[in-house]
Amino acid sequence: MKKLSIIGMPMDLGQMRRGVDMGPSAIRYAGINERLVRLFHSIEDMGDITIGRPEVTIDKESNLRNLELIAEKSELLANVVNKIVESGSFPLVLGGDHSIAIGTLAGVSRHYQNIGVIWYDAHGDLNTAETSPSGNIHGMPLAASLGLGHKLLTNVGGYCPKVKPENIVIIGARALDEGEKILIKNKGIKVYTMHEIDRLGMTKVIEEAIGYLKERTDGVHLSLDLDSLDPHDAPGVGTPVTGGISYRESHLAMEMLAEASIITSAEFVEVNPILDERNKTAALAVALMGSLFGEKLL
Ligand code: HAR
Ligand code: MN
Ligand code: MN
Ligand code: MN
Repeated sequence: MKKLSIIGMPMDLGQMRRGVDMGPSAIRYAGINERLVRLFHSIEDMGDITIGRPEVTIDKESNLRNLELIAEKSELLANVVNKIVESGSFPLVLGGDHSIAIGTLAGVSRHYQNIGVIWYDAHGDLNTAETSPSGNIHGMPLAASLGLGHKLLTNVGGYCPKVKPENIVIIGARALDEGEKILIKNKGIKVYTMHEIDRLGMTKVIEEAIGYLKERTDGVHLSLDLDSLDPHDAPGVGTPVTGGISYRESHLAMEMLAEASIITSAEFVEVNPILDERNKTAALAVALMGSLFGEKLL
């Protein structure tokens, strides 16, 4: 019995551009249910976590924007995701900016000895308050999940860390900050930048990533930031970076992950309909979900 549970996390507190809070609506409008209905025995849409319209705050000590609110809202998401996994359903989280991954991983990771993470993103999201150029928490969720950074972020779910550095594979990176590069080297995190994707091709990259994660993990969370794709294909994101992964390469990646059936939870983040062209980025997200969950062309 293949069950899917969809939960929206309309949180935009991890960055400064308005509109990403409408990501879950845009993705639903793009037809997520119709697209996935044939691929699961049951789909439940649990609606959205309530975020509200809180005042922007900046933590005096750390300079982190909306620190306490993000920690508080992440706790809510972690609880829901935890229950979804407990019920034997596949958790699919719709963002929201990438700071939501802190809550998703807190909910998922407690169910695994060795959770793996595929971080499909133009960015590393490995900053801490010390290395961040912006103070934006959407640039920090992978660090927080490793147990690095502010305690309020690393301790979401009541435990820390969520993931081991050797269980992470970053795919699509092309905008890494200096502090992130140092961290990647020090922790030995596996990264396929755009250089490796160009050089090896997506087929080889995903084959290697699957082999690597299969060997050492007992579940794999896919955290897909739409800005991993080239802005030509995915214009509706807050921090676009040119020279990204193509639409076709991404479909192939999702199809290969489906074939290997290693993905045990997923989130699609950073869809910003205000910056989008006729909901193109949300539609792309839904098409990628189709491939990820086993849609075939023939
Ligand atoms: N690395 C930069 C920062 O920390 C930009 C991060 C942009 N983040 C996302 N998530 N869109 O990948 O501010
Ligand atoms: Mn990201
Ligand atoms: Mn990104
Ligand atoms: Mn972004």
